[in-house]
Amino acid sequence: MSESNHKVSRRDFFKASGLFAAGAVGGASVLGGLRKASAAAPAVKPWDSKFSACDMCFNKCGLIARVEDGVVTKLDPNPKFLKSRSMLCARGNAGIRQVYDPDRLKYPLLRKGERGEGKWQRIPWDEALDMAAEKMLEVRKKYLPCGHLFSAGTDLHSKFVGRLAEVYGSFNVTSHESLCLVSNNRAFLDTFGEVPYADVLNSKYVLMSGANRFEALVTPDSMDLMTAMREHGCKLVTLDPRYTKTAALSDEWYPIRPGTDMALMLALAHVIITEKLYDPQWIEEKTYGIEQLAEHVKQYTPGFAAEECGIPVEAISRMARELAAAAPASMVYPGRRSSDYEDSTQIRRAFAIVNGLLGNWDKPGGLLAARQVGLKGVPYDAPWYDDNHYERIDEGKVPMMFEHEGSFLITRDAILADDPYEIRGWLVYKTNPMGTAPNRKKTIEMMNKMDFVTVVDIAMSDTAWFADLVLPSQSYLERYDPCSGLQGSSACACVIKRDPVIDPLYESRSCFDIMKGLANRMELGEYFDFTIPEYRQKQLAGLNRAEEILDRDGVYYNPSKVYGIYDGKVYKTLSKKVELYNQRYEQMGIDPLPKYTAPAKTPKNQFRLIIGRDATVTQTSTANNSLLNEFHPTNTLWLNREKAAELGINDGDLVQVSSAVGTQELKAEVSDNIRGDTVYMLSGYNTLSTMQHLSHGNGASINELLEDDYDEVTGNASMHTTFVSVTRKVA
Ligand SMILES: Nc1nc2c(c(=O)[nH]1)N[C@H]1C(S)=C(S)[C@@H](COP(=O)(O)OP(=O)(O)OC[C@H]3O[C@@H](n4cnc5c(=O)[nH]c(N)nc54)[C@H](O)[C@@H]3O)O[C@H]1N2
Ligand SMILES: Nc1nc2c(c(=O)[nH]1)N[C@H]1C(S)=C(S)[C@@H](COP(=O)(O)OP(=O)(O)OC[C@H]3O[C@@H](n4cnc5c(=O)[nH]c(N)nc54)[C@H](O)[C@@H]3O)O[C@H]1N2
Ligand code: SF4
Ligand SMILES: [Mo]
Repeated sequence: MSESNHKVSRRDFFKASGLFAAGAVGGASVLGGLRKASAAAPAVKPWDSKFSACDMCFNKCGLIARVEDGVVTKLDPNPKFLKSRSMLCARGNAGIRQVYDPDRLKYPLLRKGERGEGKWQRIPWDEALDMAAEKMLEVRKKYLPCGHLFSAGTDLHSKFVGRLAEVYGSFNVTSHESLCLVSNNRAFLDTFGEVPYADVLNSKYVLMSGANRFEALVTPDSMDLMTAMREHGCKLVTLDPRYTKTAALSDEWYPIRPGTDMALMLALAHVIITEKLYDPQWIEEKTYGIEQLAEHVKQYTPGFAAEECGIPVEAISRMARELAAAAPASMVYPGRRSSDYEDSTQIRRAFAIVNGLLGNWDKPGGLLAARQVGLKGVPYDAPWYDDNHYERIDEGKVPMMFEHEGSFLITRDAILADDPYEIRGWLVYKTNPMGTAPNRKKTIEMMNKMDFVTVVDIAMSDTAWFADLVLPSQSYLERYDPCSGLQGSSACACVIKRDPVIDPLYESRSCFDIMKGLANRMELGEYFDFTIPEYRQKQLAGLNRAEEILDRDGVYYNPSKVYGIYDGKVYKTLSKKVELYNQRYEQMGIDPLPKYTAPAKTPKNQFRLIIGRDATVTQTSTANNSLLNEFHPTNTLWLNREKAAELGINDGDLVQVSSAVGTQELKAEVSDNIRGDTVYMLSGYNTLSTMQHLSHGNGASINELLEDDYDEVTGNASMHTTFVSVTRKVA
């Protein structure tokens, strides 16, 4: 990679964004215009302010875009948007670069060479949509409707991909969720009857395990946790094999042995129960299975957990006592990404059970139930295809998969094996499984099996790079989005929408327009016979003055009860109580109480490879963003200082990292910030796509190394089960 490609300066950025070009044209000079405006009429703002919501990660923080002469020049936080607490993070600020990135996809591209060879031909939209629809119809005829897979990432338009899949007749829809959080959702849903929101703002004690809230930003939790610590004296204890920024800001940090969190949680339960630190009335009235739990956790003493986790025994007992003393305004933070181990659902069940013992459900400083936002669904009757497969292709391999999310890894294996049937078409929108599903070689193999793959993306991701047809998508600042309800723990329950802030660049189109175009060509147009503003009107029906308020504030709040939502009501579980002991699991042959099995021992001279986040990186979608790439021009292998010395590796040395499925090379970052048995690297680097100039051939692809195990309850990917060897590369 050349130096000039690598360093895209702010000047280049403005050039690419058209600001300099506008200046060259003369009178319309934006910067000149700014000066003139301030000299002649200081009261007049030289830019238009337009509301939107950030899309650089799933949080959707509220923003106000400054638009000058049709160009977005700055993004500011929307102060009325309580969920994001007047914050727009580094990635949010760099959203501008995503829109004006010279690497952005501009026109429909048709593959001309071999898959992944990078030979493309620009074709007109009509031809592109005709071809994609024709191929989809061919696949349906040959392999039945379920012979086509549809995948969509986190987005307000993703529902239209699901809609197209449904009316086309395929049950095979996957999302990013089975690479992210389904095991965590499963565990909390099966304990409390819903997936909770953590009221960290009002909490007095937060135990954060397997989460990194000051780098992996979740709004408002990240900001609220800081406020709780600084202003309300909340204590934060972090368990992480890495010394993250969250660890650094915590009152206590323990570099837990990876994969042993369940032992720790069961020991906390052991102390809380044996020392009777719980509220007996809560346990009696609101929970199910305390006797079985008490019996079960007898074996999991703090001493046992200390051995397993590498955490001092006194610290474990003290954590339990302090959590209980602060209850119900205390919590084991529920976390989010739980794509880590093969027993992740059970690990997270143990988290949920400790919360159950603390009695923090539906209470200030605890775990909150979802509030009604008030948006209406827009129902439709999909056609029924008699001649079709009966079930999803990934059905039946794990007992409790979420039907709408499926399991990407099980789906991929089933496609590779043609078992129980064949899938030969794939439509992908705004997700990059080549970069985010472990074991990249298998994803390539899966793509090679396909008759036709269409990818709708904003950039030439690696998934797009291996497709047949690539369609350029509009960015969040260029399109109409349907309304969406957002929850922000105790901060808010609100509705957002997006309107275009600028005209779409190049030939980009919205996902909705593309799905509608495809539907029209497959005689399914009646299911897309509306515009987004019309769709929104139906969603907002019944919400008083919602459209007017959305236009005025960029957000609509529906005030409702925050705490005590379940007062006088039963929980949505089988026992109608918080299920410490899960009856449904028992019926299904799943352990009704989490049973600890020690993680596989790290083989001699090897390391466990784990994934995680940095505040300036979003999965695979920002390594090529020049404003963000400045913070991490490449990725490095975090390696423990003592281990590095044993291996003769110095900071900055090039190392080879090998797992059972792949080998990569990158520079070592030697420090005390990680345990001796664990290594870590950022994701999104060493892309195969040469149309991502900053990330192509730069650093290492973690997905080339990760093995593709999955959680045995939900099929959620397990991304912390790979062992690697690390050797110094002799130059
Ligand atoms: N190695 C590794 N794997 C992971 C993770 C990790 O950290 N490391 N994290 C896991 C988790 S928690 C998750 S949620 C998943 C996420 O997995 P993905 O959904 O694959 O997330 P991203 O890597 O962000 O890829 C998003 C894609 O959307 C494209 N995109 C961005 N904006 C737009 C737009 O406006 N329109 C369109 N059409 N495309 C757009 C980007 O160019 C990129 O190709 O990955 C999981 N897998
Ligand atoms: N800046 C930024 N923010 C983001 C995202 C992003 O890409 N960038 N992505 C968003 C998304 S989609 C998600 S799902 C969330 C994810 O946010 P989190 O749920 O916080 O997940 P991660 O940061 O991926 O991983 C959490 C931590 O677990 C540690 N860890 C690894 N193994 C173990 C173990 O066995 N035990 C314990 N206790 N810890 C372990 C890792 O070192 C890591 O620091 O972040 C969201 N916010
Ligand atoms: S956390 Fe940052 S990147 Fe994510 S939506 Fe908010 S501002 Fe955007
Ligand atoms: Mo995620």
